[in-house]
Amino acid sequence: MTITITAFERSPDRGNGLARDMRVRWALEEAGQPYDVRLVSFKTMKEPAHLALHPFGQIPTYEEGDLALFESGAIVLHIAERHGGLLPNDANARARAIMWMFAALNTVEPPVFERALANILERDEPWYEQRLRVLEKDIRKRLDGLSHHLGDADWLDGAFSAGDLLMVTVLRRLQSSDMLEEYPNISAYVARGEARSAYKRAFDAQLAVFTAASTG
Ligand code: GTB
Repeated sequence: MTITITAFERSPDRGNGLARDMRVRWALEEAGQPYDVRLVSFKTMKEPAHLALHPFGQIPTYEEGDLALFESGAIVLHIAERHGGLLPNDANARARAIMWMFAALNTVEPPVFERALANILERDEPWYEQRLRVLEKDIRKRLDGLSHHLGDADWLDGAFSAGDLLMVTVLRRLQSSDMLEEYPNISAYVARGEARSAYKRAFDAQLAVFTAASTG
C-alpha cells in the first residue's frame, strides 16, 4: 500500500530538516518503506481537503490505504509498530523506547520549541533577553538530565530506537545555539544520529524539495 506524507512546499527552515516531516521521513527510511510526498503551501494547509486530514491545518500527515494520521509522534510510533528496526521486541525494552519517545516530545521539545519561537517572534521585544535566559535555563535542566542518563552510551536504551530518532530531531533544533557544545556526549549523540544512512536519505530528500523550490 502506498504511503503518502505531507511536507512544506517551501520550508521556512531552508532545507535544514527542522520541520516535523523530517522525523517521519527518517522513520520511513529506517523501516525501509518507500513513500510519496504531497507538498502543501501554508494556504493549502488551511483548506478543507487538508483540514479533513489534519484538524489543525499543519504538516506532517500520513496516509496509507484508508488510514490517515496526523501528529508526528503518533506517525513515527505507527511506523515503528508496523515495521522492524525502530522498537525492540522485548516487551520491557519496547515500553522504555516508547517512554523515550514521549520524553523527547513532552519533556525536551517544549522548551526547545519555545526558544525557537521566541527567537522568531519576540526578538524585538524589550523582554526578549530575559525570556531567552529563562528558556535556556529550562533547556539546560533537560540537557543535564539527558547527558547524565546518556553517559558514554551510544543510544538512550541499548539499540537505536524510535526514542532516539525523535530525541535527535528535537535536539537538532538547538544546533543554531551554543548550548549543545556544553554537552559533548549529547553533541556526539546527535552526530551519531545524523550519520545514519537512513537519516541522510531523509535529509537529502527534504533538501531536494527546498532546492527545487528555490531554483524552479
Ligand atoms: N505536534 C505536531 C506534530 O508533531 O506533528 C506539530 C506539527 C507542526 O508544528 N507543524 C508545523 C506546521 O505545519 C511544521 S513543523 N506549521 C504550519 C502552521 O501551523 O500553520 C514546525 C516547524 C516549522 C518551521 C521550522 N523551521 O523553520 O525551522 C521548524 C519547525
